[in-house]
Amino acid sequence: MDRLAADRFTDMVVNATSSKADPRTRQLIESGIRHLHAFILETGLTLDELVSICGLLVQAGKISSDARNEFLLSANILGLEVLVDMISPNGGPQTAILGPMYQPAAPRLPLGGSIIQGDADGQVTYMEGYVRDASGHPIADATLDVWQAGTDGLYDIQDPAQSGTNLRGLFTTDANGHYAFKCLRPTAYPIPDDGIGGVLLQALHRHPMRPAHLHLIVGAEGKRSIISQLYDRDCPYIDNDSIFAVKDTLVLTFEPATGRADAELYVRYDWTLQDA
Ligand code: MBD
Ligand code: FE
Repeated sequence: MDRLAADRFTDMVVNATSSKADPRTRQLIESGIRHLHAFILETGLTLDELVSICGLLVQAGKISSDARNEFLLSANILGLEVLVDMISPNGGPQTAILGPMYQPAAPRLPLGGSIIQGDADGQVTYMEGYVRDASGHPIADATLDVWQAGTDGLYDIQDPAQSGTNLRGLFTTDANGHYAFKCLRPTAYPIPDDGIGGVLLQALHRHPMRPAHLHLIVGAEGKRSIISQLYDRDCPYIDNDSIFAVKDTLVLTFEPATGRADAELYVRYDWTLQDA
C-alpha cells in the first residue's frame, strides 16, 4: 500500500468540505473522516468487513424506535458516553451518563411519593436528601427526575407488562431544599442484548450486566443540571459494569428503614448544583 497516496487521499476528502459549512459540524465530520481513514489503514479493513459493519448499522437502525436507541446503547458498550461525561465542563463527582432509557415524561409526584405503580415484588426504598447551591444554601423548587428498571430487569419502555410511566417520577424540593421519594431497591440487570449491542458483547466475550442503579436528573433555575446514577454498594456487579459507568462518589449503602411502615430500606444523598 502506498501510504503517501492514502494520506493525500484523506486530505482530498477532507478538503472537499465547503468553507460555508457550519464550523463545529465541519470539525466533527472532518475529524471523524481522519480517524476512520486511519482506522482503515491501521487495520487493513477489507471490503467484506466494511460491508458487514454497515450491515450492523442497518440492523441497529431497524431495531431502534422512539423507545429504543440501539446506537446510544452501542456507544455505551464502547465507553463513548462515559468519556464524554469525563471531559464535559458540566461533568463532576456527582454526574454520570444519561443512557438510552430516559423519557422526558415522568409523572409529577408529591414529596415522599412513590414511583412504583401497582404491586412491586422488590424492596421499597425511601430516599431523601437536600439540594444545595455551591455555598451550601438550600435550593427550593429544584426538580429531581427519577427513573429505574423493574426487578424483572426491564424499564417500562422495554416492557409491555409495565404501565407507561412505571418507575419514573418528577419531584420538587420544598423551601428547605429537601426532597424525598420511594423507589425500588435497584437490582442488577442485563442491557438489551438482542440487537447489535448483543452482537458486540458476544464478539468481545463480554457480559451484559449493569450494576443495580437508579437514574436521576437534578436541576434548578439558573443552575447546571446534574445527570446522574446512584449505585448499590452491595451489588455483585459494582466493580464490573458492562458499560464502565460507576463512580465511587455515586455508590450508596442501602440501610434498613427503621421506624418506617412504608419502606424496607433507607438511603440518603445530597446534591450540590453549580451556577449555570
Ligand atoms: C442502561 O440502563 C443504562 O443506564 C445505560 C447507561 C446504558 C444501557 C442501559
Ligand atoms: Fe439504566
